[in-house]
Amino acid sequence: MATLMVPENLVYERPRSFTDAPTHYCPGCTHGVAHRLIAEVLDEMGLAERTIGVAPVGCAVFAYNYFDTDFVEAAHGRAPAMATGIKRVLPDSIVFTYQGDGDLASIGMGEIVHAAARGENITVFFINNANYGMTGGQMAPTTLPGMKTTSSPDGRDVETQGYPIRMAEMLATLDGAAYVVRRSLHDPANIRKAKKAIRIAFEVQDRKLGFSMVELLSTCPSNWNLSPVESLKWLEEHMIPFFPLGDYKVAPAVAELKI
Ligand SMILES: Cc1ncc(C[n+]2csc(CCOP(=O)(O)OP(=O)(O)O)c2C)c(N)n1
Repeated sequence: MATLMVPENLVYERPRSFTDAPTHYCPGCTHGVAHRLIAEVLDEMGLAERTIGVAPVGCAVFAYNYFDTDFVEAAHGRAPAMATGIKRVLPDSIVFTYQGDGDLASIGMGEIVHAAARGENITVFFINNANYGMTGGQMAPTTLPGMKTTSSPDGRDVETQGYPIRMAEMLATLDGAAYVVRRSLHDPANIRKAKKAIRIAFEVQDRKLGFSMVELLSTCPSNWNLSPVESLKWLEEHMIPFFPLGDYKVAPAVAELKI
C-alpha cells in the first residue's frame, strides 16, 4: 500500500555559513543568536566564500569553529587592526570582527577608535553584555552604575570606578564612520531589527562606503546570576535605558541604500 507523503513546512534550517560544530555557549547567552544572524545574512547575500572573520579573545574566541568561512584569531582587542591589514591586502573580501565589550571597549579601545577614524572599510559586531564574560564576570567599560560584578561586588561606584562608555555614540562622532547603530537581542522583534542592521552593515562594506559597526545588547545569564528568561527581561529593563537603541551614524551614501 502506498504511503501518503505529507509535505512539511520547513521552520528551521542550519545556515550554510555554519559548520556542524555545536557551540559552547551557556544556556540563554545571546552570542549564539548573534552568530546565527550573521550566518543567515552571509547566506542570503552569498558572501561566505569571500568572507574573513576575525575572532576576539573572550567567550567568542572559538567563533572560527562555528562559521564556515575563513577566519583568523586576534590578540585581545586587536581585531580591528588585523581586519585593517587583511582588508587592505584583499580589498574585495568581506572582513568582519566580532568583539565583546572587554575586548573592544577596554583593551582594544585604541584599535577600534582609530579603525573608525581611518574609515576602514570593515564591519564590526560589538557584543555588549556589560561584563567580561569569559574570565568570570568582571566589570567592563559597559558595566552599568551600581551593577554588581566579581570585581565590583558592592556595585559599580562611579565615584571610584568611573562611568560606563557608550561606544556607538562615541564612534558615531568620527568622520570615518559610515554606519554605526545599536540593536538588542532580547526578543524576536528586536532580533529581526538586528538582522536588518547586520545586512546593511555588510552592504556598506560591499559597496565600499566605509566603516560599519552594529552594537548588539546581549545577555550573560551565568555571570549576571539570572535565569535565561530573567536575563532577557533584565537587559530590556536595565541596559536599554542606559544604552538606547538607535542609528547613531548613517552617512548620506548609506541612507540612499534601498535595503
Ligand atoms: C592581553 C590579554 N589580557 C587579558 C586577557 C584575559 N581575558 C580573556 S577574555 C577577557 C575579557 C573578555 O570579555 P569580553 O570582551 O567582554 O567578552 P565576553 O567574554 O563577555 O564575550 C580577558 C580580560 C587576555 N586573554 N589577554
